Amino acid sequence: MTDPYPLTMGQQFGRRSWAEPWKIKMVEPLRMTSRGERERAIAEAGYNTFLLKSEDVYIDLLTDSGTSAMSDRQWAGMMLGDEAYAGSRNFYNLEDAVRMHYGYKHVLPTHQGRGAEHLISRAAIKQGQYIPGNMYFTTTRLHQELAGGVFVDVIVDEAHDPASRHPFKGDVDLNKLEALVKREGAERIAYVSLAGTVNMAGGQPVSMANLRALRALCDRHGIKIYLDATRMVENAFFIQEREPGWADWSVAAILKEFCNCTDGAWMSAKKDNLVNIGGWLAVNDDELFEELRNLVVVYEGLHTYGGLAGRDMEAMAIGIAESVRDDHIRARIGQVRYLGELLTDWNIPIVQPVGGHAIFLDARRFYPQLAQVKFPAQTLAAELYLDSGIRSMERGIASAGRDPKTGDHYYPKLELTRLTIPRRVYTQAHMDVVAESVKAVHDAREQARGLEIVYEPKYLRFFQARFRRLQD
Ligand code: P61
Repeated sequence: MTDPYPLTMGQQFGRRSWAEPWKIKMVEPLRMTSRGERERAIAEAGYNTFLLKSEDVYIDLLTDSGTSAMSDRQWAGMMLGDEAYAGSRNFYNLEDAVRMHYGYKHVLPTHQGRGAEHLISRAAIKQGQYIPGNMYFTTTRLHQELAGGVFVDVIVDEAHDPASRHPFKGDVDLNKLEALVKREGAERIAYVSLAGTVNMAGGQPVSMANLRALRALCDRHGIKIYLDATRMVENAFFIQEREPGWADWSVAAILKEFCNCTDGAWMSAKKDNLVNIGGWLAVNDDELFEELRNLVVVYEGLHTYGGLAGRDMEAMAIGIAESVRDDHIRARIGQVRYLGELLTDWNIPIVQPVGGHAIFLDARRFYPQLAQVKFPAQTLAAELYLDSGIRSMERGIASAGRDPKTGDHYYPKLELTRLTIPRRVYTQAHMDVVAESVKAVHDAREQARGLEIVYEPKYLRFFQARFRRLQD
């Protein structure tokens, strides 16, 4: 049941205004740049926002990963780091926090999310097996492929349509999954890879009803479900808000109920869990855990630190408890929504409904004159930086990479530029400045000519690729 105390004063009285449940104790000055400096910086970065120096950025909306502001409690916890190689007390605090709030039996720390993805992919995928999932994520799919698996997208069709207002665009299309099982046989399915919320779809949630139906289907075929829990607290908020029957449950209780329907989870703690570095992997099965506990010492570190300092694990344990509070998550998503509403009012094309961690600009509708091979979303990220020093991230054809079989680009339906909001970092006034800059770039949209790719590395090319501006 929802505890009544996490309402802000405005909310308690049903007033129009409400605010974050914290105040600012320390600030980090920002550097302003001139247009000329930005022209130079983005050209030197090969028109790739990942290659910009952070000191050349004004408002950094590249990612919500590892960019949160920690609380005074978390910083105090950092001073209590037990930097023992083995059996650090901070590990046991982390283990308790994961067990209490996510409910899994066995817990391993990892240096970040992809460390956990690597281990679960190695342990649970056999050569040639399929991994159906609710849309790909870059690092997740790559680790599945490197382990010999083949990712299959089984998300509902609405997820690929930025304009669809489906309330749970993260849902699995059970017919697509059933058809895959029928065609290939259950033994050729490694597991279902379920993300809550779905990053590449726009931070869109999965409903509890869909998960329960998925669980029933998987049980009929003896298939496991592993959860990418990176933004699962945000997902739980949407269930509380939108799904009939859940309004009286706390976000913490919904989170635990959801996880309870899955067999394990991997986590990039740099998001929901409010830390600058860290991750974890948790499963219920004893035998699988044995295997993972052995693998973690090969690739991450001993099973009681997994590549992290004791202080990092302490900050994570405290961050987990803070992250599941209703007042925290309501303010976090409220800020994202505030920006989304400004842009919607100005008729800027964005993914609807607004999701959990970011606003996704729809670059196809923003720049209808640009073919997908001219990297419209990358172009938009570069233009936004040029306008005001705001850093965003491409989530389109560059991010999708190439089909390892044919070598051709993947052509994702979604061609998006992500304005990702770090947790507890920027103010409402920053959001106003961002909205005004997006509007200015939108007003000048007809001048955009697009980019061509001039260098790309083999894996996860979008991080280090370089581009050139097209003249016509
Ligand atoms: C992000 F451009 N996300 O959204 P790690 N699962 C999910 C994630 O969102 C995620 C990881 C696993 C990032 C960082 C990032 O293509 C990119 O702790 C749902 O980053 O290893 C990370 O967790 C991996 C940015 C990752 C990217 C991959 O900004």
